[in-house]
Amino acid sequence: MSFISRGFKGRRRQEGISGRVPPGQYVTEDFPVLSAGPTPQTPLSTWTFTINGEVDAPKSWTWEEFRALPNETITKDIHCVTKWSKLDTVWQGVSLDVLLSEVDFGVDYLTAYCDGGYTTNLPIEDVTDGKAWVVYGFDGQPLAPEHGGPARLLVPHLYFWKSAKWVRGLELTRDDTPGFWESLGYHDYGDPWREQRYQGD
Ligand SMILES: Nc1nc2c(c(=O)[nH]1)N[C@H]1C(S)=C(S)[C@@H](COP(=O)(O)O)O[C@H]1N2
Ligand SMILES: [Mo]
Repeated sequence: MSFISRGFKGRRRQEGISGRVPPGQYVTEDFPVLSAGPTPQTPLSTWTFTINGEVDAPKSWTWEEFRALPNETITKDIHCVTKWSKLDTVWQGVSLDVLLSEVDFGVDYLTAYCDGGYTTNLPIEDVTDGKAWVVYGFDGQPLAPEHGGPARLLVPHLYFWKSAKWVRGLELTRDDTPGFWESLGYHDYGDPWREQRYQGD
């Protein structure tokens, strides 16, 4: 009897997450840290967030100004190209819709840039209409430095390498320009549901 109910419970648990885990991914409760270099230490007193590049006039916020922007709490599943997925992660931050509404532009791409030199490229279509945030909170706490604090990009519908840690700005670009991992062979777009891990996938 106990054997049957255990099997039934296991199946129910699988059903609860089916449809949420992209092909080739496994679910983890941990929060692995994946950084290509050391964790930068930028004091909040000198931190700024900037939108520049192909814009009529660049826009910049200090930390204080940024924290005063309208923010939201977002619950999303995240998917790393190294095959872990984490379900129902809870973040707090500012929608890119709010940030991009402060600049006039007529181009289709951006490069997110970070303290430490990391970059990643994204179509603007993929960061607007409630699809991307600059987050500074995780699980009700300030975002930990190793996970990108004080602030990181969150673009949960693409592989997690697109969610640039220690993000400091967005450079708007006419062309899609490969970022750090994209230049090293990762896919330009990175849709986990189509397993776009590497160039050519
Ligand atoms: N600045 C910066 N952002 C980054 C990275 C990095 O090395 N530097 N790694 C990316 C990769 S490959 C992943 S999977 C996630 C990992 O985020 P985590 O360490 O919070 O799990 O951050 C992404 N953002
Ligand atoms: Mo990753």
